This record gives sequence, structure tokens and C-alpha cells, in this order.
Amino acid sequence: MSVESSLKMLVSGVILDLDGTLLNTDALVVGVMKVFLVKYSKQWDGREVHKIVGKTPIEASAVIVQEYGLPCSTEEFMSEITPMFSDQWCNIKALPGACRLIKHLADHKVPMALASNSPRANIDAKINCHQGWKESFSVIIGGDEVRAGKPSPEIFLEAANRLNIEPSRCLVIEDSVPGLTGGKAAGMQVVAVPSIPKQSDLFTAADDLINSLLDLHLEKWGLPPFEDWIEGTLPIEPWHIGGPVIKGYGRGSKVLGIPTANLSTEGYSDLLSQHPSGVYFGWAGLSTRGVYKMAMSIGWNPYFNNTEKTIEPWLLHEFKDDFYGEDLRLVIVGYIRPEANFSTLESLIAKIHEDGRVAEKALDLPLYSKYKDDPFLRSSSL
Ligand code: RBF
Ligand code: MG
Repeated sequence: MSVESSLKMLVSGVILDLDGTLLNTDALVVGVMKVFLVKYSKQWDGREVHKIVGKTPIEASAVIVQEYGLPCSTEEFMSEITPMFSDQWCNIKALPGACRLIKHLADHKVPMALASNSPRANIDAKINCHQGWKESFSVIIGGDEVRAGKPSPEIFLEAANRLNIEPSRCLVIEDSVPGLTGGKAAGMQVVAVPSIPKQSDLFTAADDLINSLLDLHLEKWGLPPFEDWIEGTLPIEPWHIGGPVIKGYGRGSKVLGIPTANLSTEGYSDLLSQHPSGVYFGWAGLSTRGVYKMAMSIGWNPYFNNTEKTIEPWLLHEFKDDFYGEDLRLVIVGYIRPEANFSTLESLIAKIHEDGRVAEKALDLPLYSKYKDDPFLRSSSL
């Protein structure tokens, strides 16, 4: 990429959103709503999620009361639902890349503000559960500490003011449309990292649109780059998944030279929702055969525009026969790139083969090769 196209306006401070950007709050909202609506004999169907992301609690509550025709006022709804959330603040997981980002910016003394539509007391309760977060922000502003929440620019302008940095020199990182709108109205650079998939057309106003915090390239904004990429791969906290190999999705991956050993997503929707879509790699164990190198995609395969988030591991080994039904164990140790769309099938295949080579080589690094002996790969649940 040329410098002209990749280097944006230089910034000297970062303003972060909390819910959906640093914390996986959506999972909690869904959990609480499911339980709550049962009381009114209604069922949460998730269609409303995009109408509540980035809103203040009162606005989001009004949407739910209206959408579900609940026989209560917005205020009554809020007083019932608030205690259900308050018990759960410490159960909200950091999104992948959030701790890495905060630590990196703090280590490099980049001024950081937290600007959230959530009330200040809730912000404090949430971030206190994550070690090192609170101290990293020199400014924290809640939705109840400004006259108007996002999409008003006020909270961002106040953050810039307290950081003592010109708005145009601030980089905002946001998952929601109201946040993006507010950041742009404040005259700031905005990186959008949408928490709801397949909605990229709503984020065209963003200066950069990324799939997850793992894809953040701070050097584009003149900030110190992450230094943890190794040979085209990013080490992640290893995670496990396993189950019987199922038949593929009828796209003839074997013919393409990419025979993926697909896993059923049944029972794994929570696990999959925790991991951003993208191309990853690691080790694969087949109980009766051995342990193999593996590259895999998680997501909707933009080229095929799947409706379900799937997991498609490609074992980097020539097998003489199929192994449908066998127990496949995976330990995922690193990240390569976001899923992409391609104009031709040939270019998709070429890219996947490149991923395979990257994974093959990286897995020889001690950092990754040590997981080859993970007992999970050899245990069997079948
Ligand atoms: N599908 C896409 O549409 N875009 C991708 O960027 C992409 N990357 C992949 C990377 C790897 C390592 C693997 C194994 C698959 C990837 N896929 C991607 C999914 C691929 O289209 C699908 O697995 C094949 O069609 C085989 O079923
Ligand atoms: Mg948000």
C-alpha cells in the first residue's frame, strides 16, 4: 500500500467506546433479555439488537418496550431490568484484542479516554473487573455526565477537552452507528469496529472499517504500531473446540484442493460468537490418526455469503481417505487475517493456499509448536 493511501491524519490521543468495543456487552444484554421477556410470555428474537446498540439505557429501554408491546412504562422496565444487569457486570468478557490495545497504548503513554453512553457508575463497575483498565484512562465520561449522549458530539468534545488534545487529533474507536456519528460530528477520526455482523454499509462515514480489534493498525494514524505480529501471524490466547467431523457445505472444497474437515456449529454458538470472524490457525488432533497443522476460517465466507457463522478447519496433510464422524480436536493459537471477498474463485483459492503456507511455517515457531502437545488434542469424548 502506498503511504498516501494508508497514512491518515496523525493523532495524539485515543477515545474509546466501552460496550461492544472493549466489552462483549451484547452477550449479557441478550442473556438478560431472554430471561426477562419470559415473564411477559414473549421471546427474544435478536432482531432488535441493531436498534439498541450504542444507545443510552433509557433510549434502548424505550425501543424494547415498544417493539415487544410490553404492558409497562419505560421507567418501570428500567427499574426491573437494572438489578438484573448490576449482578452481572463482572461477567462481561473483554472482546478479543481489547486488553492488548489498552496495554499497548498505556505502555506507549498514548493519552486515552473512555467515552460511553452508559452511566458513569456502571462504567466504573464494569471496568473495575478488568485489571489495569481504570488506571489506563486519564479521562472517563459517562452518558449521565453530559447533556446529550451519542450521537451528539458532546461526549467526544468533552473528552478531547479534558485530554487537552484538538478534536481533529483524536482517534475514536467505536462499534455503533450513534458512536460513529458523534465522533465524526466532533471532527474526529473514527475507526468503526461494528459489533453486529454484515452491516458494513451503515459505516461508510468511518475513516476506517475493521472487523475486530485484532485488525487495528495504529501506525496508519501515526501511533506506535503493535509489535506482537510474528511472520504474518498474531498470537492469541489459545482456545479449544472439538466434535465429530461433518460433511461440508457442498462447495466441493476437496476439488478446490482445500478439503475442510467441518465441525458442526451446534452447541457452539456461544463460543463462536466470542471469536471474531477471520482466518486462524493451530493444531488439529484426530484420535486414531495423530496431530496435524491446521488453518481455518471462522465466519460467513463472504465469497459464498453464508447465513450461518461456521468454522472450517483445513488440515494441512494429505489424507488417503475421508474421516467423517471421527472426533476432531482443535487448539487455535493464532490469527492471520480478516475474512475477505474475492472477485474470482481462483483468487480466493490462492489466498487460502497462502494462509496454509503462513500457518505451516508459523507453527514451527516454539511459541506455537508447544501447543502440539496439548492433552486436549489427544483426549476423546466419543
Ligand atoms: N472464504 C471466504 O469467502 N473468504 C475468505 O477470506 C476465506 N478464507 C479462508 C481461509 C482458510 C484457511 C480456509 C480453510 C477457508 C477460507 N474461506 C474463506 C472459506 C472457504 O471459502 C471455504 O472453506 C471453501 O469453500 C471450502 O468449503
Ligand atoms: Mg458501543
